Parts: sequence; C-alpha cells; structure tokens
Amino acid sequence: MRKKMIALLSAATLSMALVACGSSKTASTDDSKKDGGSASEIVVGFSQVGAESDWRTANTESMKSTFTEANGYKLIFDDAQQKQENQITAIRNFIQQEVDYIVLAPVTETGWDTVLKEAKDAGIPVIIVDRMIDVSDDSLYTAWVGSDFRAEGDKAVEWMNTKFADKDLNIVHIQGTIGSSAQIGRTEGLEAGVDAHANWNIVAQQTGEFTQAKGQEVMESVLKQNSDIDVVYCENDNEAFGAIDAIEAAGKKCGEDGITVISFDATKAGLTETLSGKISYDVECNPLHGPRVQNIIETLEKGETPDKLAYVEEEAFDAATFTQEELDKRAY
Ligand code: GYE
Repeated sequence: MRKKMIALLSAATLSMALVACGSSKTASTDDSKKDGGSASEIVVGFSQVGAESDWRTANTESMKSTFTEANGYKLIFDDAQQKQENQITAIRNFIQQEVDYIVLAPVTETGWDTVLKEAKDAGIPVIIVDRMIDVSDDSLYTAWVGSDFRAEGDKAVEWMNTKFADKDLNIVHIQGTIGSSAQIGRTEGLEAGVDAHANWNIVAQQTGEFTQAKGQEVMESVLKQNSDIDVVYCENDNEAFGAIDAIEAAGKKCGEDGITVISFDATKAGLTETLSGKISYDVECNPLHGPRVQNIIETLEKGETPDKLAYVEEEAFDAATFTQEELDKRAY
C-alpha cells in the first residue's frame, strides 16, 4: 500500500504544481485502491491450501490473528480447497488487486513458475509458508518459513528403531497429499527406514489426503484385505483419527497391546489421543506461522533482507511418557 501512498503524494504534488501554474486542470487525486486498503496499512493476500486438518485450522487462525487491522494489516484470505488451480487464480487476483505482499501456502511443490513470474513482474514479493515450492528460479520467491518434513519422518523412524529394532513389522503407510512437501519428506523418512530393515515391510501405501474421512476409508479397505498389521504410519493427526476409528470398528485395539499408530502434527486433538495411548508416537509440526511471516514482512519493510529459508524447531511425543500437564501447555 505504500506504493499507493507515493502515487497519492505525487498526484497531490502535481496537482499543486498545476494550480501554481494557473492551469484550470487539476491532476486526479483519485487513488481508487483496487485492494480496498487504506493508505497506511499493509495489504497481504494469503492463499491458503484449504481446511483439511486441525493443523490447517490452527495455521489459518494464526495468520488471521496476526494480520489484523489493529496490527496495521489488511488480510485478503483465500481458501483453495486443496486445489492448485484455485491457488493460481487467487494469486492472479492478488496481483490485480495490487496487494503489497503475497503469502502462499502451496498445496504441492511443482507448478508455480508461471504465476510467480507474473507476481515478480508486478513487483510483488512472494513469501512461501509451510510446504515448500520447487521452482527453476529461486528469485521467484522472497523467503520461506516452515518445517523440515524429512527430519520429522526421520524422528518417527528413529523411534520405531528403538521400539522395534529387529522385529518383523507389517506397516500400513497412509500418505498425505501426494506431491506436497509434508508428504514427500515424511514418506522419504519412512522409506529410508524400511530400506534399512530387511524385516520391515510396507504392506499398503495409499494417500489419505491429510483428512480424517480418507484416512478412515483407506484403513477400512486395508483391514478387509490384511488382518496382520503391526504399525500404521499416518502422515497427519486427522488421518490417524480416521485410521483409529477403522481399527476399532474392526474390533481391534490401538496402542501398547494392539496396532501401533504413528502420527504427525501433534495438535491438541492428536496429543489427546497420545495421552489415551491410541497414538503411540506423535511428531510435532508447528502451524503457528503468522508471527513468523509478520517478522519477514517487517524485515522487508525496513529495507533489510530476511533469511531465504527458515526452519521451525520441533519435538516429538511418546505415549509412554506424555502427560496431562504437557497437554495442558500446548498452544494448538
Ligand atoms: O501436517 C497436515 C496438513 O503442510 C504441514 O498439512 C502441513 C500439513 C499438516 O493438512 O495436517
């Protein structure tokens, strides 16, 4: 919006100059703001993936509560319903509205080159949040903040190692949205672990789209074909909730004396199941990116250069040691 303010000032200056010259014409001072923001506020267009999970809801909430008018922002929020084509349309709308910053939480890694070139040509900085993008030219985005998804997968496998080491394992792998960084990293972690253990087998591998409904559907169909399952590796909490429902509906148990469910996100709902013992291990993925993106924007506003890549620190929670006190302290 400061672009606009400069335009407004120069129009006013020009108008004064014209008056001073005794011209009957006055330059237009009509600064009709396409994005609807006021002159001093920073306008942010945020293209959100969707509302597929508890993690996503917490992330949306973090962005909305950060980019408020009281904080000097106008947020234009767009929910893409897990579709890349909707995100591309949203970005084009943001460009037309001449927003000051575009923030993108990309559904998948590839397919962004063309639209981000359009944003670059329009002079609008693009900040990527959460999942990463895979573009041929890194100057198409200004900065990224999110999680190390491969490290998250590795943490789960390290835990499996300490717990099961040389045991024979039949593993059901419910993946996230195929082609998203969260899926790619968490899948790579598990596959590396399975490659390193001759007696660990992935007996089924299918996407659950990061949703509870799809997680349940996948687990139900797996259980119809295979009753000998030791571990279910779910790539987020909501898939785990669906898988747990399917396991229990089939008359089986989750946890210590049943099927081991591993999950990612460690949302409050996920950790509630960790406390109950139904999720045996939950790897944290922190969704509270609003203040982190705000820091990036503030750095840019000062004319400074933010870190190109920023990874968030995360931990993991074992049902064997997790407590109510820890659960009470969680912010999401
Ligand atoms: O794990 C999942 C969400 O990209 C980290 O997306 C995010 C993932 C998160 O739907 O719950």
